[in-house]
Amino acid sequence: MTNKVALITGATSGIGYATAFEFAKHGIHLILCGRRLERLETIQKDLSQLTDVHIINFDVRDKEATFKGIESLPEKFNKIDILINNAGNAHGLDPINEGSIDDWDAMMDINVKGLLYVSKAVIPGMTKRKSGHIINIGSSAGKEVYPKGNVYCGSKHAVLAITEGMRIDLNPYGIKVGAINPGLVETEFSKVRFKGDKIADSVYRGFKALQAEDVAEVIYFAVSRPPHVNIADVLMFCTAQANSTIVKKEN
Ligand code: NDP
Ligand code: 8X3
Repeated sequence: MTNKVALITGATSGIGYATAFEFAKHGIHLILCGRRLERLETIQKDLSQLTDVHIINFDVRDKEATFKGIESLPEKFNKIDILINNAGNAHGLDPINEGSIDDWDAMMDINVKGLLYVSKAVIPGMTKRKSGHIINIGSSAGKEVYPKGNVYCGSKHAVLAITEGMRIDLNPYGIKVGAINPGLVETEFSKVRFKGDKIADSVYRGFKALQAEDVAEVIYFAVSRPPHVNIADVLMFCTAQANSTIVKKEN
């Protein structure tokens, strides 16, 4: 894997950051994206001890900034072998009749349209070179709808459908496409979903949720398979979680 170039969106925390670290350990060169510049700079400094790191600071909702950032990559980083479409979050957990339109916009604009913008900027290089690997971070919420999950689940169902579409359309070019779909992972996810509310602290209480590193290991496993193997779809839970609504908790 040494000298391959990977672009990871949402690398400033959680699954994206853990994946950056996992890839760095294996010598994969990194392009790390996110909105929080300070964090990107700190991570770049830390991971540069392990591999070459370039950072791009943009909001995936901003089509122009997304294209500009990716089109202006320096020579060393402009042939992207691996794209990890990870940036995203849930915003709110409300019944559909009470949900906020701003939350709905955020989830569709970031989780779905942002993923498309980044993909649109990266795919032409892959089709030209007839090689590449795209992993979209979906969710168990992309396979099963749970109460009040409505629009977040809709956005992740869309990610899964787009993943399958990408795999079909990019098949003639020998490009691998797959989705990794975790259940509950202890990251900043719930802080974002509940807007820093205290509720966020209780989400992972009473059981051992997946850690970002657990997901990063599976992502690295997927990207490090031999050329003829494509991990198309992974659903992963912590042991305490049976499905979207059943989680065995200790008091
Ligand atoms: P975190 O909140 O820890 O990380 C989210 C990342 O996405 C951050 O790096 C954030 O960076 C980035 N991001 C969010 N919005 C934008 C934006 N508009 N533009 C650019 N970057 C953005 O959550 P996770 O690591 O848990 O989430 C990562 C992915 O995993 C998401 O797609 C999520 O839906 C999915 N997932 C999470 C699960 C969980 O339980 N935690 C389970 C299943 C899937 P910044 O704020 O700096 O822009
Ligand atoms: C994150 C997992 O169950 O909170 O995608 O939707 S869940």
